[in-house]
Amino acid sequence: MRIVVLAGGIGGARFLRGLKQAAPDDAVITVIGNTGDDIHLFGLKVCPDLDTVMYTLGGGINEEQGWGRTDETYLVKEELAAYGVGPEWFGLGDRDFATHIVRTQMLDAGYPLSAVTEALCERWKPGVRLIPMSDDRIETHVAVTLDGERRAVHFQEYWVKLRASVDAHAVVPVGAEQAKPAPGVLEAIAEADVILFPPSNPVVSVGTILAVPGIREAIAEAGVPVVGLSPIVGDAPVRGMADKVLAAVGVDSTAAAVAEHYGSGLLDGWLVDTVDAGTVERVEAAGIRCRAVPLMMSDLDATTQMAREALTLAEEVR
Ligand code: GDP
Ligand code: FO1
Ligand code: CA
Repeated sequence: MRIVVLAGGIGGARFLRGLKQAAPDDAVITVIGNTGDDIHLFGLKVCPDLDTVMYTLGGGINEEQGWGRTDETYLVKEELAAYGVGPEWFGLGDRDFATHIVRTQMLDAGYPLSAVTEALCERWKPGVRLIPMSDDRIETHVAVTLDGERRAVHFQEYWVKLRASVDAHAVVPVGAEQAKPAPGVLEAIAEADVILFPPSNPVVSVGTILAVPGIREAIAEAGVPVVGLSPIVGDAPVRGMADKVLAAVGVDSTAAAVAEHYGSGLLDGWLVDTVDAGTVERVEAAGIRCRAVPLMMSDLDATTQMAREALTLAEEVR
């Protein structure tokens, strides 16, 4: 069985741990990772969502935080700060720095990000094939009003520095229009038996991946079940500030509104949490098969059960 998953960071990575348990032994899982969160800092290329998937599945993640390395120290950041060099609001740790140094060195030597990611995964052995959505540079920017002035900030500045405390007027994946899917992305989609949208951010994770020309079309044309799991439970994101970026694209923070946002042209099946069982009918009225099951990834067993439900729903809609 060939399974393709479009993943952001924490929500995607945690779901993948369960999927690895739930999938048949001979399953091949290909993860198309979001690179819209990527940022250049201190001359280094940082890919938060790719690293979150790689560290989570490879056993190197800081479990409490959900991003960054376990047993991390921040000496380099402190030394940079002593020179007055920031940004002070972005917590890059020493162990994590090594990943960005290796990545940047390889990129500078001419390797595409997809090849670099494969090389980094040789160390972490995530047990999935992790491919960035594109080798081309794409950066999500968020239009905000700050001190009465409208301007665009990098997604990380909006998310980490501003903590999404101001409204997002628009979310733009800068560079996406001219970008191409990375080698292997369209092939994996075309050969998939099932395509899953984990409970990742529908706008800045899955939405950004779908913004790379060709990917949305390939999924719609694959002719295989496409099943998603809601990151919104009880009308709020389980974690993070997805409501702020959903508002920017005119979508309510409800499990049903997110399903409608993807639409029946893309989604065949949608899982909502049991607390949202009342919205199943609305989702089905939109032409998307819907089930209410527990969707809290509280531990590996619960997450594995979620992945099983997604695969079962995929068989139902096949
Ligand atoms: P990010 O890149 O780190 O923001 O991670 P993703 O885009 O992959 O996922 C973020 C989304 O995961 C958020 O909108 C959360 O609401 C959702 N999420 C996190 N934990 C859970 C959970 O246990 N259950 C569900 N259903 N969603 C979750
Ligand atoms: N998230 C934060 O909230 N604060 C940080 O200081 C921070 C640093 C960081 C460093 C490396 C990395 O791979 C991820 C990091 N994240 C941090 C998470 C990252 O910003 C995520 O992209 C967003 O949280 C949402 O996607
Ligand atoms: Ca992310």
